[in-house]
Amino acid sequence: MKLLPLTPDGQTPVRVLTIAGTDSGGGAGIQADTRTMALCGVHACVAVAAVTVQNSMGVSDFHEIPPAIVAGQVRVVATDIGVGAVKTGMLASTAIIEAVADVCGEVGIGRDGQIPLVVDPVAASMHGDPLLHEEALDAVRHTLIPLATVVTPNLDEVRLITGIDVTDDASARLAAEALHKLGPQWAIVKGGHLRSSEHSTDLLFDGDKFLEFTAPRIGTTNDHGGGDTLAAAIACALANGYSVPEAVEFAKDWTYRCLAAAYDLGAGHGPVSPLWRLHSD
Ligand code: PXL
Repeated sequence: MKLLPLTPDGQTPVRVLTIAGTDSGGGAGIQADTRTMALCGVHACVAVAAVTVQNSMGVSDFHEIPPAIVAGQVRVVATDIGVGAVKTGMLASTAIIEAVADVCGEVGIGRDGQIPLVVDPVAASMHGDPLLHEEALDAVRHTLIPLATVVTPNLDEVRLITGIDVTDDASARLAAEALHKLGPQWAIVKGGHLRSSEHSTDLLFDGDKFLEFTAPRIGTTNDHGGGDTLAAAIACALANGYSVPEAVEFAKDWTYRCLAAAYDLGAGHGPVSPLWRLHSD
């Protein structure tokens, strides 16, 4: 695959900021984001929004970081280090979402600013454990998603956000339209085309045209962190100057390779892995 350019040793690489939750099991959340960013050749900056108590079997608890501390991390990174793109993941509460939206506006992150924003509207773990308070869904819809350069929900998140159950091509398009009406520049419906068991197709929509991105479907239960990896890889490509469709094409291919390299870990779901990149030259 065509990889992102690597900065020569000793020169400052592109920076990407993730605003998200940690995963003590190291598979998803901030750990998936920073692994992806490092192996995409990008310097990862981090604003921790929540700490999850988690292993391969699920999330048993989480602790929210005070909203002013989340926003403070974003502010000091953006104003000193400078970032080429930002990604949000688990934000847990309305108060954190509002603080993140405010600081993004302040430092030029998001669709009205200079810095592209990838919003992964994380609501639950793959085990069904909640990562977002139910009362925060309105803030996801009306405060967070309107800021997005691109929003990347999975099918469960699409259902929660839009009320649409995606079962086929037509409902995937309806869902993409409903998401786009909330105000992001682009909306992705991941795996929205259930037309083939051999392929996974993501649908991208900008209010005008639908674009499709397809990869072979990999039958594995070791797919923890797959959504985080896709969104983080999109952010890395955007920070390198790719357009949104180019970034999604890159990220789809990247994530397919990470799924192919996923490994067993603990008794539950293992993580997708970008470590294949270390063997690729
Ligand atoms: O994959 C979504 C996700 C994001 N962030 C955190 C998570 C998970 C899934 O478990 O734990 C912290």
